[in-house]
Amino acid sequence: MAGIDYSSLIPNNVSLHENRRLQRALEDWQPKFLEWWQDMGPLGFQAKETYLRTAVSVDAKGWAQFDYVRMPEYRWGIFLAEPEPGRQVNFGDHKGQPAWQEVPGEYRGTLRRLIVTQGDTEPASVEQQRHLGRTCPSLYDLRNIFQVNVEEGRHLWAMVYLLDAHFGRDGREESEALLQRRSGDADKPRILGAFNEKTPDWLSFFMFCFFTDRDGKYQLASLAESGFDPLSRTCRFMLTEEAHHMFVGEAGIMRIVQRACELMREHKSDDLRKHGGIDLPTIQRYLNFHCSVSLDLFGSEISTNAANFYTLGLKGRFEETKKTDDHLLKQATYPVAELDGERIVTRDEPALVSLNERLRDDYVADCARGVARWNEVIRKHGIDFELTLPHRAFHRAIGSFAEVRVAPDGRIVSQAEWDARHRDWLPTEDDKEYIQSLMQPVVEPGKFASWIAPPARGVNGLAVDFEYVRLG
Ligand code: BYC
Ligand code: FE
Ligand code: FE
Repeated sequence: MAGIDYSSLIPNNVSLHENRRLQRALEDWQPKFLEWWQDMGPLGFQAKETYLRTAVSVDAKGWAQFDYVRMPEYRWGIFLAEPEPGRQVNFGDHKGQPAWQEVPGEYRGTLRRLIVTQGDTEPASVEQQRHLGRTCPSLYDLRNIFQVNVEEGRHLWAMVYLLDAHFGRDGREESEALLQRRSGDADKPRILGAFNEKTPDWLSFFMFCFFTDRDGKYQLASLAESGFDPLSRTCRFMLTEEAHHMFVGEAGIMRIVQRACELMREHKSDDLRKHGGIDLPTIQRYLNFHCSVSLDLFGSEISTNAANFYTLGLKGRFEETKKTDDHLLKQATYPVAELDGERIVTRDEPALVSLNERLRDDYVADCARGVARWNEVIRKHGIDFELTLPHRAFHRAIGSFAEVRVAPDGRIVSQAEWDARHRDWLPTEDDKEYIQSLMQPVVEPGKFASWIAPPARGVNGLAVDFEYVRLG
């Protein structure tokens, strides 16, 4: 079961050949996906051999195999984690029932919307990143972004499989629509806010992988708890791929911080713009931006949608089955940060409607661990500066803080103070211009742009100066 059938047109471990109808639907969608990939996937480089990893089986040991492949020839397919024998619905009103192998009829609409929202983010991120190859800071980084891009493409396949296999004609229409919306498009935008923002440079890209892909981790982990078993198994396998995306983000920022510290020491100056580095305050402003738009992805603090997803058994909490409460939450409360006039206070709210906020809390704690590792690099260089996460109410567009202006330290400020200070808090036009000026491609194996340190080690045990993309 764990083995993947690579002999068929669509690699899969779901015995696709036994379901002709589904196979035809997916084979019909495949050329449309490839057309979308050519139109909206990485610009240039499609004919270049890239050292990529491909799943060969879904078990812990052998799922990754590395080889040179041209991106359009990457074997996108359908990979579900192993079924758990006797798995049950583990929370909500159906707790204790056998997990569903088919969609319960009355939940079709709700479940379809969750799957479509998840699926929509995957191609959106590829669209956002499509210009970045041209300005890569090294071949190593070029290979990493392409790895992320092909895997986000596969995540789209994962959701399209569920739509086509379980939602009939509606599902097939949604599969088409996933290829038609476009990140940032005025008429046909992607569904969630962060996926319509631009990712115009590599500092933004690494921040995106750190903050926005991490939303992916937490959303996928919640969906992996779903009573709808095919969704659970799909998300469990996606999570193994997601880990690499967050690694790319965290390690990328760490290398930029490292380089900043080296330049500060070398030139005994904080002004790195003369020396081709990215200064720590600029990194902080980018961090503030990407953190705040990613916090929005968790939805409103108080959400009846979230309560319904849970009660119906469709979307659980992070690590639901490791928790020891009743998994019903009808009586429980949860502390939620709220606006109270001119102050932000914490109040106990019914736990069910607070599930978005609870997941956001898990996410913030995870982000903080990464930021602490960046600060460790700064500390080791003997530099007195600390990167911090902005307050959760800062620069929000979704939820109760969307209506107020809040400083990164959590103070509610007047519009006048916001207007006077936001340049200290969010990337300025000046910052963006400077970062853009640094985006000069470096493609000689083993060489790196001035603003980023080399990684500690290469991919899959290879040297840092390995030819990760054959440009010749
Ligand atoms: N932007 O009750 P509320 C990833 C809408 S990332 C725009 O607060 P709910 C990846 C909401 O739809 C993971 N609209 O929210 C990362 C609702 O609309 P309707 C993606 C927003 O429903 C990097 C209304 O506001 N996966 O995989 O509890 C690279 C009130 O909603 C936003 C998922 O998100 C927003 N930020 O929660 C590649 C998982 N937030 O119904 C990939 C699936 C809310 O009034 N999605 N709205 O029209 C969900 O679980 C939920 O839909 C959300 C929203 C958590 C997103
Ligand atoms: Fe993804
Ligand atoms: Fe991702």
